Amino acid sequence: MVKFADEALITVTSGKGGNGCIAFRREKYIPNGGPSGGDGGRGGDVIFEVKRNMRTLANLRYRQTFKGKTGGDGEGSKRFGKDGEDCVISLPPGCLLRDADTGELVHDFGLEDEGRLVFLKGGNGGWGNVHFKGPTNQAPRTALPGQEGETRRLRVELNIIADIGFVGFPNAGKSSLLDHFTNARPKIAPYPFTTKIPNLGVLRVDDEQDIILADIPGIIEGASEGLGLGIRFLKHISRSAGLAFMIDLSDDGYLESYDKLQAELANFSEELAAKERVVIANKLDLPGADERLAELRARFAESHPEITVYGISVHSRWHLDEVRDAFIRMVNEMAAQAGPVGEGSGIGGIRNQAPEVPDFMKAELEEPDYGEDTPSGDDFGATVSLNRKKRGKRK
Ligand SMILES: Nc1nc2c(ncn2[C@@H]2O[C@H](COP(=O)(O)OP(=O)(O)OP(=O)(O)O)[C@@H](O)[C@H]2O)c(=O)[nH]1
Ligand SMILES: [Mg+2]
Repeated sequence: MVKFADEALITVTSGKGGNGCIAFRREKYIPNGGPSGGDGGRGGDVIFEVKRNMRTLANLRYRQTFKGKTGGDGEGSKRFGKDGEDCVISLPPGCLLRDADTGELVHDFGLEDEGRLVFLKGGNGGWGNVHFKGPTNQAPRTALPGQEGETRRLRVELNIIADIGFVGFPNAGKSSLLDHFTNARPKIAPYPFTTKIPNLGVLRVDDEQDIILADIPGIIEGASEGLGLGIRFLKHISRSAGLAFMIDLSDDGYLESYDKLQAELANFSEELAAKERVVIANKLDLPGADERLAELRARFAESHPEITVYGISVHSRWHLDEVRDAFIRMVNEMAAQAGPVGEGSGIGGIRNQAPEVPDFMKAELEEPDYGEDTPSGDDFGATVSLNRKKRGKRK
């Protein structure tokens, strides 16, 4: 499993152009040879490159300043300076660039999984004195300095592109379900807020298809106002094909859970609140859960007839295949809606049409209270296990 960084602050500067040169042609038998100072070379560009096989921003954790190289100075005999080397910064798919100071969106790579963006052009090289020759000035002593490069401070945000995002109150069994379906081994424990950072895992469908599942920390009522672990993690599922709402049948509030969760999602982003979904009622193995499931289903048939409610027990491995099929269906439907796979298709076959992304900065204004073991600094992010789970290994 890889430790995961999902945000980074970096400073990028394009290279300065090389200076123009002042020189004169001096050769035997050629008196008054005239100006011969060449131009400076161009400064290096700052280029972002999206790499399909990268998954994290770990490369930006250890290095935050990036500079294009300065162009070479022009030289005598009308020689141009060498162009400065470009500075190429690799990024995983799913990144956004924001201005570090204002939070303004500068570039969204959407679901592109390959590509280059020339972000800052290097400065032009300065003119050498050959350019200043004229009828009245045959021995110009003027050359231009190279143009300065540009500098920007950026905040790089990575939105893990998960296919299915789990949403639920703490302790509902989200991590247990991820553990069952994938190779990820999140911490599972009988107390709330066991999960403090998102966990990603891969559900293997067949040789062709993988579905990435995201288990995010539990959400509680008031999360959108900063209670609990807050809703900052919702960004990780904001581009998913669908959501899985997990309801704990042993929780006495099981009938209201769904509407409360939905209200918190709607406070974060309307787009998220409108996503395809299934409802999974867990812990069916516990006494009395059967009756509760029947009641929950009756409630949904009335108020949300379009939503299917699956009753499962992760512990007893009941009805998990139905849930798996529902995940596959959601992902395939989304891919079909988005058009043919191929044109810039992203993970899970979702096309390169990134929906409007909410301003995550807003969601982060209030630092959530993490209690005792605050995930600080380096721990922040997510765990990702992208190994495919071998089928039939676990029973
Ligand atoms: N009886 C029963 N208990 C379960 C089942 N699934 C999970 N649990 C238990 O419920 C508790 C919470 O499970 P987690 O998977 O950690 O729940 P979570 O939703 O990830 O919780 P947070 O990370 O705190 O949000 C653990 O003690 C699990 O063993 C189930 O099907 N039946
Ligand atoms: Mg958990």
